[in-house]
Amino acid sequence: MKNFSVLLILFIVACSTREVQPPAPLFPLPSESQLAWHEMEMNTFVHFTTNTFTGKEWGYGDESPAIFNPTEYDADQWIRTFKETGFKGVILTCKHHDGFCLWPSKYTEHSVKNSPWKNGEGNVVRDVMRACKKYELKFGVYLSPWDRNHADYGTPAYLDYYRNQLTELFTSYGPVFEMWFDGANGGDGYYGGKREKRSIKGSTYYEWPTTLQLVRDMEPDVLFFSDAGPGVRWVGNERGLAGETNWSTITPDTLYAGKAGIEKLLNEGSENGSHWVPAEVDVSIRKGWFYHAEEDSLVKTPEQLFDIYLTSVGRGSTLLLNVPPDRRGLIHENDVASLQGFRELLDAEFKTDLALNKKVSASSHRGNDKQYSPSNLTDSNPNTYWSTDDETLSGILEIDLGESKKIKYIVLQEDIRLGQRVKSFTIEINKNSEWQKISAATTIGYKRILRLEPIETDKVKITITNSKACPVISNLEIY
Ligand code: FUL
Repeated sequence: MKNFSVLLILFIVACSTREVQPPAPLFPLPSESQLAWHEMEMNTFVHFTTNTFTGKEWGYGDESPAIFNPTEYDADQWIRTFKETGFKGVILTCKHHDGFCLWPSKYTEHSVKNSPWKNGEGNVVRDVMRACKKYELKFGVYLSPWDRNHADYGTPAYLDYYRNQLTELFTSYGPVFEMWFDGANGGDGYYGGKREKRSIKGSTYYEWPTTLQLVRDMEPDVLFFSDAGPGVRWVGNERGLAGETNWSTITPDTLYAGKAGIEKLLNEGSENGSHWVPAEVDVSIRKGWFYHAEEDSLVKTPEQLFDIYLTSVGRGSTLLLNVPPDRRGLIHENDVASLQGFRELLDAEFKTDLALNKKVSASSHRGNDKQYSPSNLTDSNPNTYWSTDDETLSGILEIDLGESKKIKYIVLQEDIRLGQRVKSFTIEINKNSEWQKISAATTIGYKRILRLEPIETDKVKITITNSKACPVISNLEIY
């Protein structure tokens, strides 16, 4: 009998100290580099080449290097501006479709080395990379596969040229966080003087698997952007709009078929996609990708940039905002002013998190264990989360703001290290002791920001109505 009592006590102690296991990961999951990329949230794109001086968007490839001659060039000003306004990385067009190289490549004469700028000693790639190091921004590379200058374009010899250039870039400049492979190809070009149309088969000509492996061998953590990934996918438009439903998962095979509706698929991803390939939202602060003086009055306003922020970062994607240097080699005053205004707007709109450290109750939490308690949502710690038991695919969260406040935004984040799960949710507020539904949405993913009609309330209710597996939510903010 005595032995039995001891055993019983031991059993009870063991049960009460048994840890409730965390939810099993829901595959596919982001890689470490993809996770870091999500956390960057906002990067800039820099389009700069002979187009800046000719006024074109797509140079033909016959532009003389002599025209590339910025008069007050200062790459430090570009990167400083991006840093001060909150961007975390920069992707530079080292070579656009016209083939002109912004670094003195030893594989072509069509580069800065034959321009009068700095007597042929200039090197934009080096300067941008160094400025990125100085301001602690990550550095990325755009190297256009389509090259309208090169005589060999369209033949296997061009692949050697392209790969040599990648080797040159990845061994001389870096680290490189993202590599942008642009699928655009209009066919015709200068091509070493032939001035003709050359058709290639986009899916096979470039032999991408070999090229990607070459780059990976030099830079194992680099993320490859292309329409279909594999690291990051195109969002399907250049207007700054991620899907209102936005899965970071997609099945890459479905993207190569060239079938209609591909933009929608890229825009929204696939709920049951086989791979983690999140959408990147590339959009220009101006009408074009390159600087044109006649667009000085068309620079997007801080309010327009803020709207784009909400439809990109606010829908679980990363924003890649193009800000092109002008003919002086500076970010134009109007663009700088817009970026600063955008920063001020972000800081003002997201100034005080009304939910921070506020009491949250939940319809249930995993294993009743405080490790998964709803208070994790408002503790500002991204490593803690609220979750439910495995079979519970919905849940109600109530946040007591303590007093009546005007609210404008709800921010939610899933802990995507365990996969993307939530399929739908609603927002209600307390209005005269009754719940009033004010918003409904679908996916959350890395981050979801809902803009509300500003309204006064002291309590907010968030109902996760459906989820692929038990929800795992790490963060909730209210502004
Ligand atoms: C497109 C290109 O053709 C544009 O010139 C620009 O570089 C944009 C980001 O991608 O495919």
